[in-house]
Amino acid sequence: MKKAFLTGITGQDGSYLTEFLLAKGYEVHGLIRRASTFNTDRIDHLYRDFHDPNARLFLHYGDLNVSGQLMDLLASIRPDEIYHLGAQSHVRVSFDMPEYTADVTGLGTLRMIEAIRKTGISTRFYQASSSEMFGAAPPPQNEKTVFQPRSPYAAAKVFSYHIVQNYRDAYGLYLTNGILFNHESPRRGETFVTRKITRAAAQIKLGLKETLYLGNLDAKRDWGFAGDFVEAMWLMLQQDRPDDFVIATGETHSVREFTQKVFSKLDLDYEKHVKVDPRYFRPTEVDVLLGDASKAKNILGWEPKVSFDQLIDMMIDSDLEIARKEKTLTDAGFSGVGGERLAQ
Ligand code: NAP
Ligand code: F7E
Repeated sequence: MKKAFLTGITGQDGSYLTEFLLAKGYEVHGLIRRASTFNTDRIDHLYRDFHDPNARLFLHYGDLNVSGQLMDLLASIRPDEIYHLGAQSHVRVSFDMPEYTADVTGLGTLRMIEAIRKTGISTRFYQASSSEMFGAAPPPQNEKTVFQPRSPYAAAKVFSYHIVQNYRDAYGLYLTNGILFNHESPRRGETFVTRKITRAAAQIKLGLKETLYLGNLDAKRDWGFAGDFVEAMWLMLQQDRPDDFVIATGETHSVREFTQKVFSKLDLDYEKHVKVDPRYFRPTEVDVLLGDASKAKNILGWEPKVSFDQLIDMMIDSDLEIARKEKTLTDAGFSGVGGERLAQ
């Protein structure tokens, strides 16, 4: 049985990848942070009590800020494949917490690959690189496009990308960069724009909320489905040699277009409900992302399966279900729908 170790297992991608690897027969180990509230919602449906002899999913406490423990975990688990997905992944938040972001999202990668080097284990490593690294570079972007990062998050990911390439060349380690464009799902964090929109539109539809505040409606993104993208991560680590691959849909849409589509699918007029709040603007923005994934198509045989419209439908259905439950609770006087906490 192959063993995989995932950082970021409690995140959007971690949950889809865990599902995918368990279905392929892997034993899966995941790094989780200790929190005062449960942070395993996205993987709870996959978890079996570890006393169960058939359990194949195991969680370990740790943090990307602490290198010694990462080393101990790799030395004891000795995974065949490592998927390094853990990061402070919110671009807007990276402007509020630049040092922390550089530490977790940048140095965290160095700590992981140093742990591989120092323990001497034989493993394959996937680095969650990002289309944000392209930043101001004109579209379409592919593996040859020169990075022009526009945020502390993007700068930290550029560091990770280069240190992965350096350790590959310097020490002959199997380390691969997947440069993934935005990918979304019903499990997307609620402060990323797509989920923020589908979540609020569903609440507005059920009368739980009146207004959605957004930032820059003109930014354009190449949005795919997270479930499709995690398959590409796995395919990358099945290649004989490590390499770097762009994963994208090859379509771009503006935030305005996404918003308009979601609201109109719910028979709502977005102009009546959406207000622009400059608090959500970023000090520097990435205007247009549009990926060219032809290398992945040719070498990995990977192509996206879920279309833009199907993705939106999937997210709306799931958020309507959540909003219905919220409405039942609200009508019964148990809870209300909270307001905005921070500008994200
Ligand atoms: P996500 O939902 O924000 O998940 C991030 C994960 O990292 C969570 O499990 C989080 O744990 C964990 N984490 C954060 N800080 C940590 C720390 N100090 N120590 C250990 N774990 C820590 O992100 P995602 O959307 O799944 O993305 C996965 C990876 O791909 C990230 O590296 C992201 O930057 C990158 N990426 C994402 C996209 C995209 O569109 N989704 C595109 C390109 C690249 P908690 O649950 O405890 O917070
Ligand atoms: O923003 C604009 C915002 O936060 C998309 C991460 O997974 O993908 C993600 O980063 C666009 C930006 O994602 C709001 O200004 C408008 O132009 O959903 P987002 P992101 O910044 O593209 C990349 C590939 C990653 O690697 C990251 O980890 O939408 N926008 N109004 C807004 N964005 C947010 N969050 N909130 C707004 O109210």
